Amino acid sequence: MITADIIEQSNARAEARLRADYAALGEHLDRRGIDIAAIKARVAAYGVAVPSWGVGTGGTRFARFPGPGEPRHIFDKLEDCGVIQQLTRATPSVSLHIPWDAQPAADLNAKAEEVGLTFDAMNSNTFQDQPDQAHSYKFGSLSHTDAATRQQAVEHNIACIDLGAQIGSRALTIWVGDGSNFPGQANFTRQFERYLDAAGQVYAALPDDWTLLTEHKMYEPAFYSTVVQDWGTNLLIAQQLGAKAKCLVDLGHHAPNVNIEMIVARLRQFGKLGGFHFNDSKYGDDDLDTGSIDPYRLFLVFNELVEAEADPGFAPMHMLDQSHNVTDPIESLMVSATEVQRAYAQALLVDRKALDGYQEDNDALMATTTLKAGFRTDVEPILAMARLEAGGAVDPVAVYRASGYRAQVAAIRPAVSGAGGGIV
Ligand code: LRH
Ligand code: MN
Ligand code: MN
Repeated sequence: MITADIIEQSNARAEARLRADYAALGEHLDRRGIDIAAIKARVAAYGVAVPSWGVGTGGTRFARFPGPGEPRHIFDKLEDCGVIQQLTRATPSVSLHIPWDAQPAADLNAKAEEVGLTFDAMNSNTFQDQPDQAHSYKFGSLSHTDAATRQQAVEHNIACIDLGAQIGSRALTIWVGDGSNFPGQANFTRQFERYLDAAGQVYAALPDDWTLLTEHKMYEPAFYSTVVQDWGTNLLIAQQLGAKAKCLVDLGHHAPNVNIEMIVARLRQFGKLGGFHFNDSKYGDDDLDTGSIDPYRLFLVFNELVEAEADPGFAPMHMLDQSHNVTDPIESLMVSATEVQRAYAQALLVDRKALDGYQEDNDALMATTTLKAGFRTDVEPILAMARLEAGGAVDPVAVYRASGYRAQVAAIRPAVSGAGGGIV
């Protein structure tokens, strides 16, 4: 982990300038009738979960270029996640993927406590075969034509719930790659019936205080049809299974130009918005850093979330889901967590009363300008001040680089080569 003096020294150098910027922004917001301290308090209380699988260097089906100090296992991953939380104070929890991260609950709990983290949603993996697995998922998992394969997938999901219950998790996220690669290969209706039946068995094993999140994705790995391909199918699943079942929206899982914020609004309206996988995308499920391509879209999603905050019981889960191919994953995740916080802070600045009025009057120009005023405001002093006050770093990337953490872990963790991987 990073020693407190490195953080303090860096913060001391930045503090006077930050306080001046914060005071100037406070004056500006005051003129808009906004109390900067109230916004800062809400930003400080906000957290987004880090995906355990995000701290290792990602890759594509063409190649992977691992960096120095790649985490060897979940305990290394938790250490990396601890650094992200230590510097940003925006990522208090980690989302595990099973079986990638499967370890005894006591060991997971001990490490999490050591690095100051808790566990967020569990993720099941029935999109890959594992060694010693009786049945292959080549042709599907929960929707497979073979009952024994479906049963195996159901049991894996229940095992994820069992482990999660021992480490303080309260949700299971199911994403399946099930689908087909050729027209005619699968019967759409029967395949979905099988999925619903199997998912219903998982749902039946869910503790009362848990949420089952199902995640839709348009395509990949199946390239002709996917069983849970869009929010419509996802909503049907959540409605069919029951009150504890909700939809998870991964920002990269839609067709280009789809209006994701409107999907968010629809799911919220009907009580079925369960959570997010934040990332950004240009073409498909690119898993790019959150806010790196279209920060305005992220803001528009948060605009819907802020609008919904008053709904009783509204508490969708927030997780990052990214793949870092050319950056240090710790740096990308720190910047991404900050981008999520930024979108939240900007959405909090929207004058909702004025916006309502312009909407009622059909004043399109003033409505959109009022909305955009939130996005145009540079809220960085609010985010940085929240970090400073919480013991984090004013400039997380600068402190991380100055700390030499990557070189330190690289001395312990063996080097990994990407050579020889990729297309075979
Ligand atoms: C599928 C997905 C899903 C998986 C993760 C590794 O594309 O978004 O959330 O669990 O990637
Ligand atoms: Mn995802
Ligand atoms: Mn994805």
